[in-house]
Amino acid sequence: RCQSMADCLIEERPEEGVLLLRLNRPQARNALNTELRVALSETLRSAANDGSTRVAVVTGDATAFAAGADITVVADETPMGMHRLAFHKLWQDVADFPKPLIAAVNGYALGGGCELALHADIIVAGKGASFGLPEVKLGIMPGAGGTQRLVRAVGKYRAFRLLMTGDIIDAEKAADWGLVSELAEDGEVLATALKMAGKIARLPPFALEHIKETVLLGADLPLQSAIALERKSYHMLFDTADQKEGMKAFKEKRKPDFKGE
Ligand code: CO8
Repeated sequence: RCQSMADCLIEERPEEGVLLLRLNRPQARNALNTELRVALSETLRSAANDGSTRVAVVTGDATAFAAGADITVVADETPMGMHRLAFHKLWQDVADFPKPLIAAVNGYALGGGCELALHADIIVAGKGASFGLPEVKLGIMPGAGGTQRLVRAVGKYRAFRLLMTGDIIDAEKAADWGLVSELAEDGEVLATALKMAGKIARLPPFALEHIKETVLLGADLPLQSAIALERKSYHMLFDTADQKEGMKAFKEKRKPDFKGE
């Protein structure tokens, strides 16, 4: 158990606009217990409304991003007990985080840990990282969107291969399957993710939020509706000061200064 929520999840501000969240239960391979889930959900919910956060990076440690749900918490649960734990509400806060979310993955990303990575918009993984949804080996199945997000990310046949065997794949294969945005040397993962985060933090937040919303919502809409959603979002951005600044800076051949207005 962690002593407190702040213990389970360490918050850092490596640079302006960037929120770094470190999962911190190294003794349990960062397995997601209730405190850690609550900490993640509350931190992301407040960061969603906090103008000083433009992008969030979630990471674990050198051995594990997260090895899944904490099996000891749920081993003796009943269906109603699982329902009352209401973990789905905590996951919803992660899914609803409207700003760019980057997962910096070293080591194991298994079960709920893999599902956490699947909530991210960008995954940076070390060559020694591994991914899998081994729930079937425990007599259950993924319960945090894994069946749906994995198939959308890698397609039916690759997704079933992982879901039905519980096999764990290495980062090179995950990258080959399109589950990794950027493969890095193990020691370079966080630096690579933070560099990307810093770049994103200097870009206009309204445009980023609309890109995220349009991609994620649009993926589940009929094409015509998704294109209409894209058009409305695109047109709306012409009401922002950052659009004026971006285009003015281009004409004046200088770097834009996006204020999030
Ligand atoms: N839960 C609880 N404890 C864990 C977990 C976990 N998922 N994973 C590791 N630990 C603990 C171990 O029990 C061990 O504790 P102790 O030192 O007290 O014995 C400690 O972490 C270190 O683990 P290992 O000694 O096993 O370390 P290794 O480096 O040898 O192996 C592995 C690491 C391969 C990650 C191995 O620990 C393992 O296989 N872990 C389980 C992986 C797994 O099955 N994950 C899926 C869990 S189920 C799940 O995620 C359901 C998702 C649904 C989410 C929504 C719920 C509502």
